[in-house]
Parts: sequence; structure tokens; C-alpha cells
Amino acid sequence: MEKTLKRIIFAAIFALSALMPCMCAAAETSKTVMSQLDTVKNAEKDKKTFYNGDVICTGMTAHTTASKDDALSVKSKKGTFNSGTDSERVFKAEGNNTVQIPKGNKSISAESAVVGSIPEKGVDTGIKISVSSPCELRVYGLISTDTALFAAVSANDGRIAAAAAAQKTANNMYTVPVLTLPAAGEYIFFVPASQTTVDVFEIDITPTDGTTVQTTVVTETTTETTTIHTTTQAAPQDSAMADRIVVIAADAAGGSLGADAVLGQGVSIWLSGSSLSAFEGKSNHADFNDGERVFRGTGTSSNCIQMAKANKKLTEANSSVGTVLSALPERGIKITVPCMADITVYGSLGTSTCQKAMYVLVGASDKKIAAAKQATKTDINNTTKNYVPTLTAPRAGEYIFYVPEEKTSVNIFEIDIQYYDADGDKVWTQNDARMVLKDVSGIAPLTAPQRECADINRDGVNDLADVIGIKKRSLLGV
Ligand SMILES: [Ca+2]
Ligand SMILES: [Ca+2]
Repeated sequence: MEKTLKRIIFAAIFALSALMPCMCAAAETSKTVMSQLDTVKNAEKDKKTFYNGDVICTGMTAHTTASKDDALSVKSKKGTFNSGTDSERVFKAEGNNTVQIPKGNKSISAESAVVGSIPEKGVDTGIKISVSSPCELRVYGLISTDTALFAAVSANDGRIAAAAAAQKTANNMYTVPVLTLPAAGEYIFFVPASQTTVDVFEIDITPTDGTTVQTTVVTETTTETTTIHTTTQAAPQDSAMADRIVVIAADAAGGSLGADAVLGQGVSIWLSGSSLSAFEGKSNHADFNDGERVFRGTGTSSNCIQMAKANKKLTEANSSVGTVLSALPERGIKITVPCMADITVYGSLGTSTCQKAMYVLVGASDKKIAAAKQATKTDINNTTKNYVPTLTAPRAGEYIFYVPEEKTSVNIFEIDIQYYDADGDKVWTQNDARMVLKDVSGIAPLTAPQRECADINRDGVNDLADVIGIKKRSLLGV
């Protein structure tokens, strides 16, 4: 549960531009989102129902307290949508391309859905959305009436945080209101008074504090998971500030990837011999499910990168932490981190006969094993069900992730890199700010690894600028 919570908190955070607001970010992100939609819009869709608590996509779950008949569903009909005010927000009928929120919330009148008020009854149908900072929420969805109130209620205190009308302006044309969410937290998007169903194509979250860039796509839902595309569009000096890096393999999985091909910030292909074959985007889709994270392919789109079997000479027996290898692995993923970090490679064991294999992280310069844990197929009859361990890189530096003994190929879907903070809980709070201030003031020195983490503007110096940056993050709840 704690892991899930952390994911929810951090899933939304991909770029922290800290002191530099990036006004161009929203437009840039939108374009990226559309291109992603283009790649999947013809994918085959399966009907799917979301009951209460079901994950629609990262940071969003179905909220329904009513009977199962009132669950959210992927709409089987086609829908088209045009916001009319934004040419980038046009969704064409391509199949099951919306998630439908049924009519509901009869007991909450439009009058009681006023910002600041607390309706007597809770929301019975909506989408619960977790945000990591103050933001603007836009729900691009069809309504069946000429106008309908879109509202967001805080899941914490039941208070209406935002409410504004969506309007149908012409056939298939709608004006989508901006709902301003005042702080990080959980909100439920809903339509009061049983006014209309909402066929949701996309939900955009645009942070308003200038620190994060996030867009979440609900459109193109398949079965267990949704195509979600979150991008970092910040300038280099901003992306260097990120607390968490997420590399989505589908972004790079189209063809073959040779030595040093970059997959994301600080993440690239590692091939030590020129005769080695490149990594391949898997030609058909593959699935992964570890009970929390689900990656599910659609049609023939490549959604993972296949790392072929290799590293025959490196044994599992020689993979204990601290062991110094005589030679680096020949095939792996190179990951460079600015400080201590938890690294999770969401990759399923691709070889059918392989039930378990070590996932290893070795220092690229000292050849010392930094972390090694077993990945397993949790159901040998089901290749999609895998457990993958989190490996901790103890210090700043370059590491290589690999599988020894030529045990299995790995179908890699996503690589998550979570940097540590000063006190080790990976959440920036006032306590971290205090610790760094004491270090900077010479009152209580931090350790060298702590200092690497505490240098949050990554300028190589620990000073008051870091303290200010940490304080800012702790206030923003990130
Ligand atoms: Ca902390
Ligand atoms: Ca610094």
C-alpha cells in the first residue's frame, strides 16, 4: 500500500523546474500527447468496466459507491469531440475511445456544488484524481445535455474545490471548463444532480506552480490499463532537477537500438562488443502485471524493448553485493544517477523456460556489484505475471543493469529511477530542509551520499540555494 501511495504521489512528477516557470510547457506537452494518440488510435479495443478503486491510469481511479451497474466503462460506441477553441483537442471516432462516467450524484444538487461548500452526501460516481501540486484540470468529454456542471471535490475534506460549466456549442463541439485545484491531494471529478453521462477522451492536468509538467491521457483505454503518456518538456536545467525519472520503453520501442542509444534522461543501451546485436522493439505487444503495475499491449504496436540473453560468463553466484567483476557485462542498460537512487526495471522474463533470474546493478567504473535481487515469474503458466525487484544505486555515478548467465531475455516496459533525499524517505519535507541547513551551516554535517542527494539543483555545490529549493518542494508536497 505504501508503495502504491508513493507511486501515486510521484507518478505525476516528471520535471521540476523549481524556480523557473516554463510557460511553454503545456502547449509542448499537448503536441506530444497527440502524436502518441496517433500511434495507438487504431489499436484494437476491448470493452472494460471500472469498478470502485480500479485504476484507469496512473494517478486516476474509478470512484463509484453505487451498484455495479453504475460502474464506469469503456464506451463501446464511437465518439467524436471538438473543443472548438483548441484545434489540438479534436478526437475522432476510431473505436472504443472514451471512458464513460455514468449519470449519478443525484443527491448533490448543482446549487450545493459551490466552491468551498461541503455537500451533505458524498460523490457516488466520478473519477478520483491524484495531483502533486496546484493545477488546472481539464476534462475533455462529451455530455448529452447542452450544458452540465463539471465539479471537483476534495477527497480529503469533502469540500468542493472547483466547479464550472461545460457547454455544447454545436454538434460535437464542446467548451471545456478549467477546474482549478488549489493544492496537491486527491480530488473526485464528477457531475452533480444526475445531469449527464460524460464520455471522457482525455484528462489534462497542468500544474500552475511552475514546477511540474504533467499530462495524463485517459483516451484510448484498452483493457486493464490505459495508454498513458507523460512527458518531460522542461529545459535541460529544469529536468536536471527531477526527483524521479521515468523512461517509457514504448517511446523508443519502434525499431532496433544500438550501443549508446538514449532511452531517456541518464538511460541508454549498453553493448560492450561491436558484434552484439542491438536491442529490438518487440514486434508484437507483450504484457506485464506485478499486481500493482500493469502494462498491456494493443494490437501490433510495440510497447517494450527486448534485451536479448547475454552475459554468459557472469554468474549469479558472483553477483553478491560488493563483488568486483573482472569484466563488465556485455549487454545491459546504462543508468547514470546524480545521487543515491532506487531503480526499478519493469521488465518481464522473456524466456519461456526461465522462472527466475537475477537483476543486477554494477558500477560502470569500479565494476563493483551495487545491488542484485531476483526477478521471478509469479505464475509459471502466465508469462505476463512477474515480480521485479527495486535495485538501489548507493552513490552518484554510472551503473549497468544486466541479467547474468544468459538466463533470459527481458521485455522492458518502463524504467523508474527515484532519487533519495537527505533523511532517506524519498519525500522532501521540512526535516530535509533543516538537515541541509545544518550541514550548510556547519552545525551537523551530512554524509557524502546525503550531500549528493541534497544538492537538488545539481550544481555540485551544497548551499542555501538547495535549502530554499527543498523548502519549496516540501511546501508543495512533492
Ligand atoms: Ca525526506
Ligand atoms: Ca546545489
